[in-house]
Amino acid sequence: MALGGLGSAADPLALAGTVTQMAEFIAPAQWQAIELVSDLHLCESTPRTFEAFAAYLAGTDADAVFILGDLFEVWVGDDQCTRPFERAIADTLKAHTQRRWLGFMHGNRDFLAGRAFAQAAGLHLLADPTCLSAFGARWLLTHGDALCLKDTAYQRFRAQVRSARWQEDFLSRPFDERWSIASGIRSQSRARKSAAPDPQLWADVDRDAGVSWLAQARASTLIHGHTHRPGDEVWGEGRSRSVLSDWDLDHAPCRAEVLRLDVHGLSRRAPSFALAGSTGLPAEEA
Ligand code: LP5
Ligand code: MN
Repeated sequence: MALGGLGSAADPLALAGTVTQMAEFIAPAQWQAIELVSDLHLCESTPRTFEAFAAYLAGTDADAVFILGDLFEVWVGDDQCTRPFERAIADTLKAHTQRRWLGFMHGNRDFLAGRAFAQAAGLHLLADPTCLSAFGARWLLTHGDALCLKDTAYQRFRAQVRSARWQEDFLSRPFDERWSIASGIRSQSRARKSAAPDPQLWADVDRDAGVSWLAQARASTLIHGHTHRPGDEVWGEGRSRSVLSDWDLDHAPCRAEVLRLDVHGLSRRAPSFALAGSTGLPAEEA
């Protein structure tokens, strides 16, 4: 399956970073707190990360948890949900939906998660980007990859694999073939990153495009994941961005962080119950 074989004549980069329709989500008035996470990259080889996430979901008092992409390390179609590990994740999520609202936005690893998976896991699918109106303010939520405009190779790749035509063709292939293609792309992506002298130069959200999205959404704070470089940055004129951390409880340094929104604004918390008992090192190194 050749990338490019399904391409259109138009340059896909011409549309990169543009939003035709800004989705909006208005939080119910009775909600007191919303928490946001991203980049858990769950897979069979990270069982402690899944356990920590399950512990976090069981312990949080937030009314809603928004997962802003890359819940999974890789997702090649909703039939992946028949495997025991993914089934367990879907069942865990579904069980928590009795007590809180769970939202899910696609990331670059799990953009093929569809309605069947969302239904099995009780997740509400969120468009990327979505403007969240809550606690008297507007927050613009995105996974983040769509705004990494300097990464032109990725933006071309993204434009192709997000097209309905490409997805239809890809999803019509047998599971093992899809899995093998995705593994190949993962290897290429890893190799590309490790060969790059400074990914910060090209693998970060474009500030001008971020500001323009914020203006379009009439929001002041952009919240995103994807870069795995958590932090808060002032962008001027009352605008800022907050970046979510990734989660990894299986490899050192262990990390897991939650952004919490409430009437006081935005705060960061380590879900301490999730890290409890952890020395900060994987079991064999502890
Ligand atoms: O994910 P990460 O953090 O390593 O890097 C991302 C970008 N990479 C990706 C690819 C993902 O890692 C793997 C996607 C799995 C999706 C599964 C669904 C099935 C898809 C099958 C696709 C054919 O998103 C990386 C960015 C980085 O973030 C920082 O922003 O730089 O982008 C890339 O590395 C993409 C490459 O630069 C684009 C070139 C791909 C060329 C593929 C050619 C062969 C394809 C033939 C097979 C059909
Ligand atoms: Mn990502």
